[in-house]
Amino acid sequence: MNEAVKEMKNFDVNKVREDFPVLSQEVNGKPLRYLDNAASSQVPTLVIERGAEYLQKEHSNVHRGVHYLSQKATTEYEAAREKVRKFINAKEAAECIFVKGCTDGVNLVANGYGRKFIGEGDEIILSQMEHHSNIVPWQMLAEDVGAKIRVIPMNEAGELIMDEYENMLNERTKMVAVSHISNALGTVLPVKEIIETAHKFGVPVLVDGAQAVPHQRVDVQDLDADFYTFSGHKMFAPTGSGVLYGKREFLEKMRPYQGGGSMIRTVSFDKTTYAPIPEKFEAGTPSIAPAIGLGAAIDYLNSIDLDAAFAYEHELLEYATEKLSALENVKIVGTAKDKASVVSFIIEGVHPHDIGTILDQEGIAIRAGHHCAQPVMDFYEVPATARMSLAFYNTKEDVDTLVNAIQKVIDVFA
Ligand code: C6P
Repeated sequence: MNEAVKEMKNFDVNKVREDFPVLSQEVNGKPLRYLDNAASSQVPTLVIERGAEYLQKEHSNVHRGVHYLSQKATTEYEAAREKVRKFINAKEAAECIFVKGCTDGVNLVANGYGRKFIGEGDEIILSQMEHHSNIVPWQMLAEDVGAKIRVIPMNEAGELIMDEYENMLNERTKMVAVSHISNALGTVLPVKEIIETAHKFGVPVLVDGAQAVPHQRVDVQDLDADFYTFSGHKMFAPTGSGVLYGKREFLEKMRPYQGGGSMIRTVSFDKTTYAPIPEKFEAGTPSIAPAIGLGAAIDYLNSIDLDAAFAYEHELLEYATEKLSALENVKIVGTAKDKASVVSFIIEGVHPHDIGTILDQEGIAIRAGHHCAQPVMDFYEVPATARMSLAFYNTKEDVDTLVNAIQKVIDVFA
């Protein structure tokens, strides 16, 4: 038995499901089949209870008070930062900036780094399969400073054409910003190779890890990422939490993205000096409860056999891919060799929104639309796809129910 199969057998999905109260409800009179994890994942009891405990007993503002509650909230907030550090293997907790989510993280870098170090005639490399949140902030920057966006193309399977990438890098390239895993296709991008190549040209790389952190181990030092950002709500934590990891050398030389309380050392009407990292990038009262919730989600992930959970989820992805591929009229969009969590598909003659609505009647939650990745839709010349996306608490029954319901959709529209 190979290691992945052995790990999968060790994983007790029914036990894990008990940790997620939302999963045991019925929707439209049917057991909920939650297959929209790429949009947002569900929250385990441990995180819910930790949030309640914080609000009941510990809440105050952080980094500001000498009284008990402020000290307690600060300690817990900083403890959450340390949990993040360990989880992604950052060198220092100060390199982990709390942000609202991945979108906020990209905007922070586009503004804090981009506006200082990217100028007229410079080039920013993105990939064809980026989420809008890793396109629009760079476009806004490029428009303002006169820089140019270049796009790494992909093939029909939804894999990057790496030779083209290598040819794009030159002395004008000032940033490479790519997803770790595509939310629209599920493709796992070769980010380690992308980073290594960029570094040969002295170019920093930002990785959008929104879809990676909940599905595979991430080690920012091993990747040698200069920036890595992700959202808490896709990794079993509350909304309003997220992280921008940045190497100290970059964070220190960047401009703060926002000004306000907490991010300063001194302020006068003549001049402001800034606090050291991470405070320099956390202006105003931060999202304290969500950050502590993110720490609790990491506690939860550390409490289960995470490698077994990821291996189980990957087996389930292969099972779902096989079942969906076998359906007549269903075309899977994105067939890269290396994929995680996501299966996007279209049914000839049926609009994805109709698929989503009919599945909802069966208690099945999927997403239909362009998935905030319109360039991917343009590439495949479709307006939208239907997308099922897994987490490690999904089951074969979830997939079977989905497949049967899709067969019904096909029958109805035929
Ligand atoms: N994708 C989806 O259904 P925020 O909204 O900031 O938490 O995450 C933005 C984001 C950035 N990058 C990738 C790869 C993403 O998948 C997302 C969010 C959701 O696919 C909502 S559009």
